[in-house]
Amino acid sequence: MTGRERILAALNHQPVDVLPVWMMRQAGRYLPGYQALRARHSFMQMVSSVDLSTEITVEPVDTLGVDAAIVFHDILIPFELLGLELDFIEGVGPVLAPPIRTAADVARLGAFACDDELVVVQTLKSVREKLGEQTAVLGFAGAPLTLATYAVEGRSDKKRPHFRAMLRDDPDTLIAIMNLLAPVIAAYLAQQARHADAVQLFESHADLLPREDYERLALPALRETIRIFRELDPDTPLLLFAQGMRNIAPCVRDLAVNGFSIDQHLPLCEAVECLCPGPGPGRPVLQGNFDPQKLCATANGVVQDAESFLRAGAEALGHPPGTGLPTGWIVNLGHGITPKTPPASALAFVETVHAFSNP
Ligand code: 1CP
Repeated sequence: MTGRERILAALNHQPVDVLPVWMMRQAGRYLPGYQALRARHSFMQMVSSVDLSTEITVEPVDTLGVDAAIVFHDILIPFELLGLELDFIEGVGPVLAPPIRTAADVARLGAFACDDELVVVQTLKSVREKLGEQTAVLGFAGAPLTLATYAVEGRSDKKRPHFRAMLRDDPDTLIAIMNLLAPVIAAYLAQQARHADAVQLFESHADLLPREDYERLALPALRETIRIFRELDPDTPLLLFAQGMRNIAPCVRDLAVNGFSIDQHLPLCEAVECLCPGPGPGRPVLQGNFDPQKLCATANGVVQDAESFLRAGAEALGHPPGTGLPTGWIVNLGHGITPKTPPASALAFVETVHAFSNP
């Protein structure tokens, strides 16, 4: 099977020859080709160029043999289309200006134009041309809460003082921001989905709110995003990643997504219980969740860790040793690959997944 066939088979609970694998943030700072380009270009230059973005997207396919290519872009780029200024500053991270902190700020946001000319869409087309049918191609966007945290804060700050203040003093404005983002994200994803085999929503800050608050404040806009996306594109598989899936699993399990990408803090055996009510095609596809820190080990260390992770995962999905490969599982990391990862260790991970036959 080709990588693309494997990913599509897993998304449809069909048997696979070997388990499909890709890694979140696989097109990034740990790769030598990326580093060489980054030495000559700013991050914004790279995400604004279809040629550079295509080259970066394809690098992990060529050098690591992953089954899917996720388009090189960023969840924060749509803010530019809404009229905010976005920059990535060395040592600071992403900066959005002006931040959105009041109802008047929300009202000022521009109309969003979303068409095939977007760099991300052009890059998806160009990646497909380059990779042909061999490899699955994935698009993505941020979920409303995760995007709202950046919009309110304006810059990376682990304490998130402005977001916390809004949560406490003015939750209606937070809801207004997420409601404004929902149709934007849905249209942006649907535009990508025209040229992608699947798309993924990143809810990277699902652990910021207690579950009840997530359900009350953030879930409605997420649900609305998915509803509009489904209206625009009934067919392209949609995956939901959450950092903090354990926290939100009970309230997202009934969303109209095809699969859940889980972080490493929710073991697959527990994910099956809290996200998948029954066996067989009724359960959603699971994606994940090897601890990205473990990829910082030597290649030999990664092989051992990956083998025990794969055995445990197969068992959790109903395939104890000797019973073959489970369906409906796309192997991935629990979160993005870290810049410290040795490329040889990332390669060892992909090769170990592809060699695994559940003996
Ligand atoms: O070279 C550099 O300094 C830039 C580093 C970088 C890269 C390689 C950033 C800045 N974004 C990206 C690409 C990126 N971002 C991809 C590319 C495709 C791939 O996965 O290979 C993807 C999917 C993202 C998604 C993204 N951006 C998320 C969701 C995933 C996650 O990690 O939880 C988030 C939260 C962002 C915001 C962002 N962009 C960049 C940084 C450093 C951050 C995090 C800022 C922070 O919260 O501190």
